[in-house]
Amino acid sequence: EGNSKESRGALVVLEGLDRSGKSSQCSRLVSLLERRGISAELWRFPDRTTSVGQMISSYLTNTSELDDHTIHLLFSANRWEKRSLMETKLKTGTTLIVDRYSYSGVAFSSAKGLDMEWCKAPEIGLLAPDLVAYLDISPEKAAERGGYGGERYEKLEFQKKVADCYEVLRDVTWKAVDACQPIEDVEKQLQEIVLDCVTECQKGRPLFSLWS
Ligand code: NYM
Ligand code: MG
Repeated sequence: EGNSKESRGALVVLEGLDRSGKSSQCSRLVSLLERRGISAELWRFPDRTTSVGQMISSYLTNTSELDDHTIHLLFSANRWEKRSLMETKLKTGTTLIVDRYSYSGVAFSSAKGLDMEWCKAPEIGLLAPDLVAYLDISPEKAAERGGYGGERYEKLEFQKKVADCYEVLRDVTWKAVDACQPIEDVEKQLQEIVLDCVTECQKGRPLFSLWS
């Protein structure tokens, strides 16, 4: 129990459909934390900088084809390859604001028809977020926003299925924020829940593993 009360950084994950505003909000959160003198980094999954990440990126840009199970496991491997660095950062007091995590992994793959429990299995043992903030927007509203890019999955029909899968994954620990509000209002709500979470972790909230 001794070191379970050690002060540490918070693992904060932003989830949501494509075009829900996650990336902008993640940057804003990191700036806020830095202004407050809180050590923070912006992370994102997929992390396209690693060699696994490059395979994922070429799949997403339709440069390569991969079996649905194979790409699922690559997304998971991409999180596993960052796990120990993630733990080190948190334990040395850095808060991580993470743009997508395991929930994207499970939601996007199960939206293709893969079994949800099968999708969760390779995620077991990854660090559990202290906070999952879900940027809530309907697929239709998201699609109206400046259009999707040309990547795989960025189509309304598919995003509707992803939304249904997120709905199944959503549990009591998630905090949903209405992502249809003006960007500054979304930002304000996020700031409040993230700062609370950072404070909790500074007091020594234990680190958990997925899925618990
Ligand atoms: N995506 C993301 C997955 O299918 N599985 C995953 O595990 C993760 C992290 O990749 N449409 C999908 C969701 C996105 C796409 O992400 C690229 P981004 O945030 O647009 O770079
Ligand atoms: Mg995208």
